[in-house]
Amino acid sequence: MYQRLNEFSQLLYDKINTKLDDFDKIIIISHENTDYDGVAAVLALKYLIQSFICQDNNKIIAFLHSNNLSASEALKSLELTNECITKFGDFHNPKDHYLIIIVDTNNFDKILEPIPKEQIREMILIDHHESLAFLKSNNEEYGQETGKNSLFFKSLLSIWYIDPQASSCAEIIAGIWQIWEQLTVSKNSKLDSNAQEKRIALLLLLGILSDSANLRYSQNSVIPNIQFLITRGADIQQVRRLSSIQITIDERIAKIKGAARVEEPILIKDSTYTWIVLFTNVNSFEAAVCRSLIDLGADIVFCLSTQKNKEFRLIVRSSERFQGSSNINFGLFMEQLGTQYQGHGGGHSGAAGMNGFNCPDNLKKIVIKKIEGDLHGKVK
Ligand SMILES: [Mn+2]
Repeated sequence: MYQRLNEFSQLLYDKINTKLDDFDKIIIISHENTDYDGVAAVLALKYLIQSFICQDNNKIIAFLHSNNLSASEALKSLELTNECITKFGDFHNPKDHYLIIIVDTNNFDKILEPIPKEQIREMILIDHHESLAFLKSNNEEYGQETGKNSLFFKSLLSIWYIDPQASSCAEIIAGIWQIWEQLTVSKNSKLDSNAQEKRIALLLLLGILSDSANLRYSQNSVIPNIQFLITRGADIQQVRRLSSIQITIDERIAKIKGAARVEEPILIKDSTYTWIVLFTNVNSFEAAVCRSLIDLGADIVFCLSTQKNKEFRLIVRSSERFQGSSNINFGLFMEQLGTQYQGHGGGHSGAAGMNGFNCPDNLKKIVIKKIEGDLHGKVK
């Protein structure tokens, strides 16, 4: 994997370096409701491009238009708020040509909505989610099934790096950082040890620790990256303080409501184990609700929310116990489900979600049947 990242990092460096004049702006973006990992990846990449390739602050744009509250608070504490632009109008010029770099997301459609298609010249993707089925597919029709704009975006993607083994996008960016340093040693890197470097290192460590649930989902390969960030000024205790910003009352209420609305547990027995599956519903903080119920002892938790315009969202989380003993990949499962209901889906094997339209009455049955089938198990 490292070998591949080496190659990709070199490609990325060369592409940006040699084609700099082809683009008026390089825009780095992440998923909606951007979390610590997304924000860290966007701002760190901006910092790296500026340090190693192009210092023009008006050319490299970190476009973060919908950070979540915790991420915004962290940026404030680190005095990095001014590094990002939140309104498209603040940098948009209809004559500009853009290179778009997408990080930490596998859903192109929604995040690119504010940007006029005709201005996008090229796109690059760096992600750690289960890979996009349409990227692998040669079927031209597939783009239309997965989302209205997928085919268009696929045609503009020039290079991409997807590593589902990485527990965060931040660790991939930390890897790129180290490789770019090696590449540019002989080319007089402009990067000095300074306060900004320390802030970026802290932010990347925050992204790593939060997305991996404090390394719970990490591989050994994350450790050299953390070591590197520490040499650049990151500090574990400082990161812990940054992320301990109080959980809002809305989130706590959503968790309590989600727990109160849990339906009768469903037990699925496979050849070795019995798994506890729960269904509940709330209209916000579904992932937090799922995690709380996993902590209570469930193996798989689904949380449904129904939105306006017949839209619905289904989030799933599974226990480590379950992930260690089964081959079910909920990221792929949700990708299929999203497509089936005219929406999107994806994620990781143990943490995934989808949105779609016209929720079927028997959604629970469909989901249970699928799990039974994959496990060769039966509802007890
Ligand atoms: Mn992430």
